[in-house]
Amino acid sequence: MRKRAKTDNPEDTGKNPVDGISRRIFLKTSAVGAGAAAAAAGMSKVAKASVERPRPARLDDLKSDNPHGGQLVAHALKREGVSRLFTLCGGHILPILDGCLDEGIRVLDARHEEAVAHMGEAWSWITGEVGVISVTAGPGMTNAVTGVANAYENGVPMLILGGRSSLGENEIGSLQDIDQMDLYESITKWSRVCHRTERIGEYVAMAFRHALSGRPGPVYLELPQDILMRRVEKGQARFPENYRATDRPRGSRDCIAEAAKMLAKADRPVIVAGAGCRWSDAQAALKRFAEHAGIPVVTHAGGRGTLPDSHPLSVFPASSAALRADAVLLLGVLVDSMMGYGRMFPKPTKVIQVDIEPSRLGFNRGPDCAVAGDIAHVLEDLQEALPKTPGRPWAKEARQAVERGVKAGRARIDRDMVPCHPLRVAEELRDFGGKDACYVIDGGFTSVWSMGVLPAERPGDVMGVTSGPMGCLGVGLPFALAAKSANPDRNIFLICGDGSFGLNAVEMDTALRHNLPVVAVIVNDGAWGMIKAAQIGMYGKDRLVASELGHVRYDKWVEGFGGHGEFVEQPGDIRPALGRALASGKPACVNVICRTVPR
Ligand SMILES: Cc1ncc(C[n+]2csc(CCOP(=O)(O)OP(=O)(O)O)c2C)c(N)n1
Ligand SMILES: [Mg+2]
Repeated sequence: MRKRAKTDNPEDTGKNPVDGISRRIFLKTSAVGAGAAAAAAGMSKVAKASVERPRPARLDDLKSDNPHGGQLVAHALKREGVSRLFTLCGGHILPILDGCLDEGIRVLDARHEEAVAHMGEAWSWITGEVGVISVTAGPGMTNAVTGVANAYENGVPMLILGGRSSLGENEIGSLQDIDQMDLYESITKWSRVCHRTERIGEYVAMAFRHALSGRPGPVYLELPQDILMRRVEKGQARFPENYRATDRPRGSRDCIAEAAKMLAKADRPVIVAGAGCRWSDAQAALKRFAEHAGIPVVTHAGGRGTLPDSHPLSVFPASSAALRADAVLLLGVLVDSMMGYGRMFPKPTKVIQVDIEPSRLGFNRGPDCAVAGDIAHVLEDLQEALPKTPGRPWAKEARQAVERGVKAGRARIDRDMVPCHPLRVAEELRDFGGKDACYVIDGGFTSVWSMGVLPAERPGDVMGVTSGPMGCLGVGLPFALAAKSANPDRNIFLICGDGSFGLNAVEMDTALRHNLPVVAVIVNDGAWGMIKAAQIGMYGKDRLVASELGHVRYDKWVEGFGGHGEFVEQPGDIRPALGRALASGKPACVNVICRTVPR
């Protein structure tokens, strides 16, 4: 017998869950309505929200006196400042799509639900807002699993509005009826079914509260078809006010004093800024603290751009500097395989770890000092506790060491080789795109060669498979499209392995239909290169299986959809091809024949 996890009682009259809570906590801090203003000011919603007054619930804004459930969903989203909804249509979610028309929420529909979910995640990375997606019951929900799981691993706030068969047709084999609650329970922070049309606004509010509380993450709200289709009297619909706090916990005074002591004693401290900095909106606090204490900063994975690469204290890409450090301040960094499970810091190195989620403290490497708290707040308090020591010679040394390391690495590469080297492709792209562009990275070797090259000046400038621990190939094109949708005036480049491009290549159609002219640069080695190299290493050149693809003409594929295609074989032709691709004003593909695996 299947179980429906975490549903509430359908007969429950549904007392408003915030009614019993002191309003005062929320009045000062609620974020309702702040998002649109913050976004307009070019700021992340998370940052601005804590100082904005909430917009009062305005039922009069509802267009209909007798709204259906989808109109209530859209109205609740609008009150959160949501401007985009990513989807692939289906009968179960039609009311939601209809409601978006009333509320002026732009609907961006993709060709596969995996891409829909990746788009929702990228929207969050780039705007700081909750990415909202809606997918249909059954196969729509299963298709979206990969994208939602990736967002979950990355700790990205997202709302998944899932279609489901009608409650009245539960368990009788209705179309597309599967147990989605169990499926989504393990890849979301919170998952619930809404059983009453009147309560939709409340459930959406709860969903936002959970997505944004503590360490953010995706949340799942299941909306059965009959609940969405039903109409209610306008006055019966509930939209809570002041339903989430945006103030965040400060670290304990004692832990901060201890951390400050360790940093003060260190000769070669390094800060590693992870994704937690991005979600705490700690950019300004990080810059101030690093300058105050004169500590070099490595931005890591989802933390890229939280200190601009152009800042004198930025030592990206810098594992060498971190290895020489005698104290490391980890800010919102998961000590996972990407961090060598913490073993990359030798034993005498003092490790100070800050994270808003206490259960991440001590993961794999026991820290010498652990602070549970919001990173921006902790940095402010640390700054107060530490004497000003700008201009440490160590910061300069670290930067020089990193520059030397990068130079030495490059000297080993034949940049002029034919077929092209992926590093050459990445460097040509960097030199062409500059610091104002947004870069999305996808692929195996392609990612390894481009992640240390492409510049990040702001959060979201460099994102993709390198943003987190899941190593989810295929994020590239959907991420790039969401980035373009959020920033129509910015140049958006995707650098992508040929294998990875194929996973969501059909989204070039989405690019054309929605006028999202991104430039996809394909490092085409005719193979799942990273796996092919491993196969050769483990079993020998004569035992290749399932790792070769051949040099597919992806440029012609993109032309076939109505985009612009370039085919490049010589390294000197990469730059002019990029120029023509961008100038075309169309979604474009620069298909560069490369070699990633030594002959
Ligand atoms: C969705 C998914 N499928 C499979 C893998 C395993 N995998 C890791 S790297 C890699 C090869 C990637 O090939 P490509 O995108 O062409 O990049 P290249 O290594 O050739 O630069 C594969 C298949 C993965 N990480 N994610
Ligand atoms: Mg490849």
